[in-house]
Amino acid sequence: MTEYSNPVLSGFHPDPSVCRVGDTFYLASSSFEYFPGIPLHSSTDLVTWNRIGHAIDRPGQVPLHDVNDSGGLYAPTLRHHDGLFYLACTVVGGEHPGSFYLTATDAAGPWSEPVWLDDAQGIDPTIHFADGKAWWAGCRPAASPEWEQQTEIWLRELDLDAGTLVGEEHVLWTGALRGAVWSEGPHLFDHDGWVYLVTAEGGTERNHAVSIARSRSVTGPFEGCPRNPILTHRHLGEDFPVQNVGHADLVEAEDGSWWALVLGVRSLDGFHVLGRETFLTPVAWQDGWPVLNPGVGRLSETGSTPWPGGTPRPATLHDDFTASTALGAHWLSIRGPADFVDSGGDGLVLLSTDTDLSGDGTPAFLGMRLRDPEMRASMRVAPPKHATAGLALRQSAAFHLRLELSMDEHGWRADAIAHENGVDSVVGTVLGDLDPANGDMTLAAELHGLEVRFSITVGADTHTVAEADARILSSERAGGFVGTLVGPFVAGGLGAAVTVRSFHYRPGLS
Ligand code: 6LW
Repeated sequence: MTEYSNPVLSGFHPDPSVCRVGDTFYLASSSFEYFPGIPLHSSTDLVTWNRIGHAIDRPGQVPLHDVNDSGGLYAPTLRHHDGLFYLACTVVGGEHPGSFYLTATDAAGPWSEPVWLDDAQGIDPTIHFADGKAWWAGCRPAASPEWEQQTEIWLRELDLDAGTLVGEEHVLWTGALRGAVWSEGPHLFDHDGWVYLVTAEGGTERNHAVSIARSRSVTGPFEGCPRNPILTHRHLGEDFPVQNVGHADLVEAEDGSWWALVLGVRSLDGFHVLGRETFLTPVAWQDGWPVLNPGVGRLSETGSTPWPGGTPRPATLHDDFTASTALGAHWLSIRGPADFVDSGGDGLVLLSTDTDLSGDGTPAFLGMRLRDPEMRASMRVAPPKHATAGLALRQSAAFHLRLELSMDEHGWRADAIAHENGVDSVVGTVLGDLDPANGDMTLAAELHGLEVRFSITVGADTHTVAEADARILSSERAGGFVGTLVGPFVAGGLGAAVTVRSFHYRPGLS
């Protein structure tokens, strides 16, 4: 037996899609503008998820270079059939938006080049295998004027040999109830002679929900569950600590038990800064319909699964870049790989580009997901020359916090800057006390719920720079679909660089 605490996959991992091969579960989630894209995790207990790779790990594999923040890679579906993994996904925005699928024999990769389906409309595609055929379903704006500004789930056959959609189109679903909005995130699965269509509804905010329909045939007609929505937290009130619950995928374990992975947010005073995370709940079948978390009717804080526990991913991460600059899979960059060189034992030299954190393209930034409501991230750097550099907490180009080192006529200074809606405000400064003769500097950010404390340590002296409001990193303030990343940045145009010696992340505060 393995005990769990929700979320089982913390830090921004929305739109979970899950499948099983033998005793191993595999999970894919959305990654939007970040590179590498579409993280893949595996687990044998549904509780301990270890990242095994990314489906999009080569620059140019899919076009991310010009997508907007919270555009890019949306809501994938992961399935396994006849010895192959299939991953269906969409690039939203940029000059080359569209839907595609990839295949791999091992979920850890390598994943194929994309097969683009030019006539696959909309977002949130799914692949399903039935009647000896492959099927493709997606979500698009509804055609019916009566159902204006709404969505519908459509389906066509997918010819895997030709890599094209063929045959007649079927509209499977337009939402569980009139009054429900935005049926999206479809996933199809089989159970007991039925094919089930699980969808997200209500929009991925406070009214989010999971609904389900079933049919004897993948082409329909689908009937909705009389108990829809089968999971939501929207009736629990805004003070409930887990909000925005919706977008599920269901999976059957080897022992015949059923489980759902679903997104939710951990909310504090109505704000969440970690993004949408992945939660686990048991499923029972009653009258041919799934009951999520029977007897409880909402996600539980804790629970257990019947299998022996896997090895949990480390809660604390330490990168010593003086030993190696091979980047661990926890590091992400924006719209493509960040440019850096190995200084040969001195650390990772992050190279500035022609854009900065508030710009388009790929700024010089490396970030890992914030995954704890209380955490400390710190990094040791050599004083940057001819550059501004520091530690950033990034939600988007328009909303981030940064602790920035620069030099002016008085010497080194450290500024804490809140970048809100595209505007910089200095929220704290340390001037004059930062003597570079003391060598390296350590920049730290501590998240205390909805506050970030920035500090800088030079030699034996630690200076508090600011206590900044973390709410600008929340989707409630910043909008968007992502969580927050923390990591080093450098700006100052081409030629500017910063040498990062080490980076440390740990949950909790001491
Ligand atoms: C995604 C949709 C959703 O396309 O949010 O939660 C959107 N559901 O299915 C972005 O992740």
